[in-house]
Amino acid sequence: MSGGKGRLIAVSNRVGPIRDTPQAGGLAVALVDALRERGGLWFGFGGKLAAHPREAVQLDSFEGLHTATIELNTADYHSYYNGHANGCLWPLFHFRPDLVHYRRDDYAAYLRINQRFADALAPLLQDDDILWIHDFHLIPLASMLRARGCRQRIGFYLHIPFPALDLLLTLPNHLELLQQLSAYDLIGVQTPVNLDRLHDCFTHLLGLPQDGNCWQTATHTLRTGVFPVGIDVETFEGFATQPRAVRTVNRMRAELRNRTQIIGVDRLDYAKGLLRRLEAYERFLEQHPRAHGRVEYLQLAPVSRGEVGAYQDFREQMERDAARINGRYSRYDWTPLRYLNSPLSRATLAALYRASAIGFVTPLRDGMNLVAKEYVAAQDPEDPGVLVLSLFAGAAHQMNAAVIANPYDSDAVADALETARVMPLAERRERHAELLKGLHDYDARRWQHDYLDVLSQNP
Ligand code: ADQ
Repeated sequence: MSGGKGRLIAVSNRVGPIRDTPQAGGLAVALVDALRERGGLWFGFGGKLAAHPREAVQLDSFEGLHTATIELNTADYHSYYNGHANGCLWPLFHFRPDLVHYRRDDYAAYLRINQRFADALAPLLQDDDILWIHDFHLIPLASMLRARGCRQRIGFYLHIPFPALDLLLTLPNHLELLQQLSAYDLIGVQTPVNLDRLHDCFTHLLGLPQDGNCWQTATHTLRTGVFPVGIDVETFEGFATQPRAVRTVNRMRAELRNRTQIIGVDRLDYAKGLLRRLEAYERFLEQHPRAHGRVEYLQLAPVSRGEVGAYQDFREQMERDAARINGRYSRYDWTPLRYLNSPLSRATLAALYRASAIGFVTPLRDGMNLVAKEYVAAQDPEDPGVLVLSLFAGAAHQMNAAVIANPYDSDAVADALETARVMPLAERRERHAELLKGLHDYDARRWQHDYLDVLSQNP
């Protein structure tokens, strides 16, 4: 513990492996950093499912980091995780009501899993702890802890977008969700637009009195704020410049034979805009025959949430579209698109970013998008690549020096690719320097400090 502050209790759906190399750029790094600095505990699901899970909490420690994990019931977990969290809340919060599957049974399981978290966590807490709960899986947790008599400060951070009021209305239990949110002491979101949408719902659906970012509930003052997630810039730069990465970059450049590599890196998720991105790349190839044989698009997309129906359909469509583009444009000595589903180590990923002259990041909706930031951090400042970034990534609020495009307009995205492909070195350097400065100003450490400072203060 440091500076007389209480322990930090970080809570997330999954507790990451603590013995592996830290995941630069990932959320885990920021949390691990905060936990090491303040002292505390990382609490969540440990990964073991069972028909009759053990009640006991498993405690573990490694290099000053303490974790407490629980086992969960298999059937409940599937309804909570694949059902309500990823089959209902995720598409709704990403503006895709057409993909929402709301089921009462799934919602009941979501509440049971949150109750299980609260039952296991409450006895571990000390009076001066502060709790930081992460993401849409655990929205009801503060209200459940309060019902168990916990009086500690409890903050929530939403990593994904917050939906517009009209969309939220389509959720049958939207009032309950807003009431669950109002039980927190602080709610953090990624961008000002998300904050406006949250405020709209508090004003018009809950009718809470507001004073700036403070809201008066029947029991307490709730605060809200914008805290954009950053990455651990130095660690990522380090990955991209270590000798192994340099060898990978050199090998890749030799294979590319002066071709411009475009890189996309996304979990295989419909929100990341991959189908429209392929459409835009095809449009680019149609409109720029001179680029044939001169560009190669590498799309890395590790399979994610493969048990959710919407993800299976989307994966099949991706495979069809990728095959069509290659069938239509490949030559015996050139393949325009390479599409890989395997996950890569952070070091290899950093090297691939650095070997790519264009970072292609065009989600249809994204809380922040850390890939955009990692791509910039991995570039060689003397000869940097260009970031093509969607207007609808939270990152676009901070990264104005990227080439910003509307992912719903495939002509505009094709134009953005061509702008990036022919951009002169001086302009590339200028844009990159500005982007890199932004990454340093709002890195992962700043994010957790800003958030925890506000959470620790009295309103
Ligand atoms: P995600 O939706 O997972 O996160 P993102 O922010 O892009 O999205 O982070 C993905 C992470 O996975 C990146 O660190 C990336 O490097 C890694 N990754 C992707 N493909 C990989 C591969 N093939 N191999 C190895 N690593 C790979 C959610 C929200 C985002 C928000 C973050 C953090 O949806 O909007 O930015 O949380 O708040």
